[in-house]
Amino acid sequence: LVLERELREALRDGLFELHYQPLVDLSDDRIKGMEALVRWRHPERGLVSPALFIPLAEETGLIVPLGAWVLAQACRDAAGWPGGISVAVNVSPIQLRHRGFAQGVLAALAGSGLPATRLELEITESVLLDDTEANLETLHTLRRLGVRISMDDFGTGYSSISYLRRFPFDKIKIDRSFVRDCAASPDAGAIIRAIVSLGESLGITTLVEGVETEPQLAAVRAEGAREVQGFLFSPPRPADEIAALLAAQD
Ligand code: G
Ligand code: G
Ligand code: MN
Ligand code: NA
Repeated sequence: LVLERELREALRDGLFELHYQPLVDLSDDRIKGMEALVRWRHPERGLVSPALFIPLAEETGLIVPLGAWVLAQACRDAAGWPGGISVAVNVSPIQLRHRGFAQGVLAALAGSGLPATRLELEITESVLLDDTEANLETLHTLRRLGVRISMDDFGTGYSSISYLRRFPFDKIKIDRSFVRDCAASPDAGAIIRAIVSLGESLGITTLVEGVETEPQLAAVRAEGAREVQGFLFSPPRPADEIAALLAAQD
């Protein structure tokens, strides 16, 4: 396949780059972390979205070396940010399942000097759907070392809530489909409030994704969420712009 070869060559030639989107703490409205989102700088097609190449990278297994690069680069970037700012990295189920994943995370931390406590791994419930025991063990190992684990896109799957019993997540990221209507619809707001309350009783932080407007922010704040992320604050931006943004916050 042409695209597969192109992906492989792009990895070899250093054509992937990381953009970052701020995670904002609602207790003081300050940026407390960044989510790393990979892009492919294609010579003809411009900046290609991961939605277009991550599925192929997963099918071909290229997600393993690509994911390792993402982890290493995100840790290197974050090590240069002002103290306390963490970095969140999306982890594909295939990557997590791969033997040596935990070693790769440790190597990325050691190579960058980033403390484990400043790294968050974002996984979706599909990670717990298959190969449960091995995946759980890997996650437990990393968590014991101080790495934090977030459940991404919470509420979009079939059994998100039951997974909260199977693994001690540090954070729930409530999918952006819930915020879309919450300023206008009491039901959407009530669901966010219920998830926040569930999180509080389990000792899990809650973040609402996809906040785009001030009324949405006000609604999410009223429901008690701890953190937010979305275009209202910033779209994902290149690493150099993010470094400047963080410097300006201090
Ligand atoms: O940034 P954007 O909204 O275009 O991302 C689209 C999708 O790609 C999101 O679901 C996001 O989680 C995923 N994604 C972005 N970067 C990475 C990455 O480094 N690894 C994996 N596995 N998924 C990613
Ligand atoms: O699946 P995951 O949550 O990792 O996906 C992150 C994706 O969500 C990124 O591709 C990012 O561009 C997108 N995103 C971030 N903030 C917003 C937002 O406020 N609105 C919408 N529609 N998408 C967003
Ligand atoms: Mn994510
Ligand atoms: Na998400």
